[in-house]
Amino acid sequence: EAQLVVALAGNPNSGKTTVFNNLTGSRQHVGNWPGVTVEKKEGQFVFEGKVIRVIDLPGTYSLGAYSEDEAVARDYILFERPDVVINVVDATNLERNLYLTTHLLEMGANVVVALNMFDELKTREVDIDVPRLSKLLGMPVVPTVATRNKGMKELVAQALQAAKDGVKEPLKINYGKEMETELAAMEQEISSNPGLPDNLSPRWLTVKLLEGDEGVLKWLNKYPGLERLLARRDEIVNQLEGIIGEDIESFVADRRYGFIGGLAREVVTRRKTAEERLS
Ligand code: GDP
Ligand code: K
Ligand code: MG
Repeated sequence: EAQLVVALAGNPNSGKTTVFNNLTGSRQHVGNWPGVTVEKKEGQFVFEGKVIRVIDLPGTYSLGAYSEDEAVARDYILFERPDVVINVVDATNLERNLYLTTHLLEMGANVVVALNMFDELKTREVDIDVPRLSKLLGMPVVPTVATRNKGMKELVAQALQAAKDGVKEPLKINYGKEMETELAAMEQEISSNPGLPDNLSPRWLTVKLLEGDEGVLKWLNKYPGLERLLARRDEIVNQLEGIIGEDIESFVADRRYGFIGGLAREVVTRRKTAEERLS
């Protein structure tokens, strides 16, 4: 039986390493990712008789490949295809942390969220409706307090279940009528290319292509059959930017934050302070 691989992804200081240490104990070693100076931490543990390999990815806020850290995390998820990505999210900074989550989901990764720092919510008088968050994101969300080893068993159980279930439909953020029309046409052209690896989400590739993501442009240039589409890309982008009135990259980021803002409004409630309760 093949070993299961679980990768930990999250913003810096979300508690990734604490989760990693909880899971792997002393069975870990540190090396470097090939070609870069970024530290690579690997470990393993046994759960219900199965050996699970755990990779602690570099902490990142996004997966746009603007930094070595982002490139390492993104390439690992895209090309090494871990069975599950545990996305460690700092619950006290939900909206900022979910930005990375939307990237993971759009890429088509098999994601389970560890909603970490859950203990801090109480002090801050904030509540998060976890079942609702899980439902809206379409994936398991497990509250955790990594520093007290809380929620780890449930997290592992959910990760293994997700590995068994496989990836669900990748998250679709609605980018509005004009861009969606263009996306649909380009996605069709991209997904009909027989040479492309079938584990890449064509929609994600298309969004990246429109955003002008250098890494994705470089990959796509390797595949014969996409020359016509790539040659038309700049023209399509110019036209679209004329209609939406801003550059596509900012537009896409705005829509992502819009989606996250909507989520947060539905799941986060701030309890009234003592003073507010008086009035
Ligand atoms: P990383 O940068 O994502 O690897 O985060 P670390 O695991 O290094 O944790 C960052 C800081 O947050 C450390 O000081 C941890 O002790 C602390 N921390 C991690 N998890 C929790 C948690 O669930 N609750 C609280 N209150 N602190 C945590
Ligand atoms: K740290
Ligand atoms: Mg760390």
